Amino acid sequence: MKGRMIMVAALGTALAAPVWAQKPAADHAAHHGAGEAALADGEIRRVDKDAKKITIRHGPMPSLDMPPMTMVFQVKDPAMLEQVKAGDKVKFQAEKLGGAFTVTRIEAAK
Ligand SMILES: [Cu+2]
Repeated sequence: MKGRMIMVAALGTALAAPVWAQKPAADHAAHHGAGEAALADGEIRRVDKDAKKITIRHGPMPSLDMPPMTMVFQVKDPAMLEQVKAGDKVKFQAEKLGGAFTVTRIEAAK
């Protein structure tokens, strides 16, 4: 019984946040270079594949009006979670999609 309740709760969370499903605009901007300047520095602290979330310690992000901090992001594409691991230094772009801060692009920092 208890296990079943937890499963239902997890499902509810997933359904409430399909943020990557509703936005073509960011991809469009990225293709045209508008996203280039918005790439922020970050270091991966934690990757949660079950929740499709990623914790990043990031530098200043003017586009989101954020000072440096460590925070949890959703990811636009779950495949992003396979590209990085805790401890990786990255460059990434995030946007507020459907009320949730979401990583829309991520790459290894050189
Ligand atoms: Cu932040």
